[in-house]
This record gives sequence, C-alpha cells and structure tokens, in this order.
Amino acid sequence: SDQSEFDTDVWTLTRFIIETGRQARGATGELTQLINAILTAIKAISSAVRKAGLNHLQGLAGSVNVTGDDVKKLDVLSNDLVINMLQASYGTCCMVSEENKDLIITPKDKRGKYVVCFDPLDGSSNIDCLASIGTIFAIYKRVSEGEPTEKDALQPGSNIVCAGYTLYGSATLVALSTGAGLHFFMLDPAIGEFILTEKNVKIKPKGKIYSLNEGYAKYFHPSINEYLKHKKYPEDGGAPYGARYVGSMVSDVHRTIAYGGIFLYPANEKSPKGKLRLLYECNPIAFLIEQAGGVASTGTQRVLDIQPESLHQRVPFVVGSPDDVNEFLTFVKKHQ
Ligand code: AMP
Ligand code: P6P
Repeated sequence: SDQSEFDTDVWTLTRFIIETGRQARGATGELTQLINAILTAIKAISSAVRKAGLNHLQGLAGSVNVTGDDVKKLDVLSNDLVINMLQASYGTCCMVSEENKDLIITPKDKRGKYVVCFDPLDGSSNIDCLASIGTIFAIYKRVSEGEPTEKDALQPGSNIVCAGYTLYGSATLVALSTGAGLHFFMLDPAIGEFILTEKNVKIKPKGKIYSLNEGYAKYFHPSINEYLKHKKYPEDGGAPYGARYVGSMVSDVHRTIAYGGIFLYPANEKSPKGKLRLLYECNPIAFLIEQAGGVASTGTQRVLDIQPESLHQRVPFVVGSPDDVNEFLTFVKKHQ
C-alpha cells in the first residue's frame, strides 16, 4: 500500500479556489461555486473515461449495454454532466458547448452572471484507441441584461475570467487560471480531490519540438512548409527539432507547456479557417498559454483579441514558446 506520509494540510483545488476567492474583494462566492461545479463534472467524466473500455465493449452490442440500459457515448455523457452540474450551480445564464449547435439558455430560476464555453470531451475520436482526451472551458461575465443572448458568448478571449483544461491521460490533470498565473492539479482518486502540484507554471522561452498534422502538407500555405523545412534542416547547422503529434489538442498543448516548443493547427486549402473552434478550444488555451508566458496567434493576430462572430467559428491556431511562435510568425510575414 502507499506508505507516503498522509498530508493533513493538503492544498486541494477546492481550497485553492476558495483562497483566491477570499482575496477577490467583494466576491460573493458565485464564481467559486461555479468552478467547483465544473470540477464535479470533470471528476465524473474522469471516472467514466476510465471505465470507457468496458462501456465500449457493452456498446459493441449496439446502443444498449448488457443490462439493457442505453449506453451513452462518452462525449454525450460528458456534455450532459457539464450542463447539469453548471446549471445546478446557479452561476450561469447561458453556455456554449461543442456538442450543441445553439446557445444553451439556463432556466430562469437557475440563472447567474456567468457564461461558460466548453468542449466537454475534446479529441473524442481518440477514445477507441485509448489516446488521451480532454475537457476545455472558458468562463466570462455576461454582458447583456434580461434574456441571455449570443452576445454574452461572443466576447473576445481577453474578457475571460477563468479558464482551464483537463487531461485524462496517464493521470487526470487540471490546468487552471483565474488570471493570476497558470496552476496544475492532479486528481487523487483516493480522496476524489485535485491536488496542487505546480503553481505559476511558466513555458520555456524556446523548445525543441514542433507539433502539427503533417498529413496536410500538400494543402498548407507555403509559409508553413518553409517553416517546417527550417525546423528539419536548420540552415545554421543547429540540431533539427523533434516531432510529436497526438491528434488530441489538450495532449499536444499540455506537452508544449510542459516541455516547450510549438503546436500548430494552421489553415489549409481544405480548411481555410483551420479546424479548431475559437470559443471553446482556442480562446481558453490561448488564455492559459499567455498566463504561462507563451504566445497564442492565428498567424496574423493575437487569438485573445479576436471579436467572435459565430458560436462555432474556426480560426487558425499557433501556440507555444514565445521564441518559437515569433520565429514562425517571421515566416508568415515573409509571405505576406
Ligand atoms: P463573484 O461575486 O463570486 O461572482 O466574483 C466576482 C469577481 O471576483 C469574479 O468575476 C472574479 O473576477 C473575482 N473572483 C471571484 N471568485 C474568485 C476566485 N475564486 N478566484 C479568483 N477570482 C475570483
Ligand atoms: P486532425 C480532435 O478531434 C481535435 O478536435 C483536436 O483535439 C485535435 O488537435 C485535432 O482535432 C486533430 O485534427 O485533423 O489532425 O485529425
């Protein structure tokens, strides 16, 4: 059994958020309650993801499991969990989910002042091969009065109050920021709490890894292929970069923050705006990367400055170590 000493003064994420809430003058506790509701959904998703293999086997027998219950696909189950936990927190007026085409309006009697944009299970195409998947969220204060509208959700990422991602990997990790640094927490299943493992995480100024799907090379803008050539055959005789690509953005982004380097999902001829969605993939990740001292760009502008026009709009996305992203931007400029 685990012989490590039991920490009787453990810093859980719940305690951390209560602490930062106490330091926020005039805070009523509504945001604290909302963040803790998201964490409840994330713990439940983590449990479901860990059992997915079994459910999936049951799922093979069609859409019902061996006991005749409907086997909800993991991404639908995750979506329902987030929506239900958030609405039950009385902290939201509306939400945007990758799984829902339209704005999700919170029932009148449960409304609060926050808007949450989330991807309940990003990378779900990787579930069946057991590659890591994640949950991503961004929280804003509503800007409208009365009935919530899309305007409440179509805010630039620079208005984010809190954002985070969860990585259901070899362990379950939450990366979170309320605008005062990026912090990592690991789930301790023994007590069902996320434990603070790293405060004020900072990304390296420059890394040695590039990460993108080179299968689209045929369709990339010349600036991308020129940049990649420079990474593989450095003219200055330096060592080439390593390549890593999981195909699950939270995994690729978390590795980029942990080890340094650059992650790109650029536009290509087949996807002229790229693939990743601004509201619930790019903005939260851009906010977190900047909190870690990194850079998040579309290639032509800072992601957090974009004024969104539609709930599911896509943008080209390049994030990572400042020296790496800025070097990439010089290749874009050369071609403009
Ligand atoms: P509230 O009254 O709980 O909705 O909080 C009002 C504002 O205080 C929020 O929009 C945040 O800017 C800040 N705040 C509240 N709770 C927290 C927290 N737990 N951590 C960081 N900032 C917080
Ligand atoms: P591609 C997963 O489906 C996802 O939305 C992101 O998590 C990931 O970065 C991207 O798509 C992978 O897309 O085109 O490389 O398979």
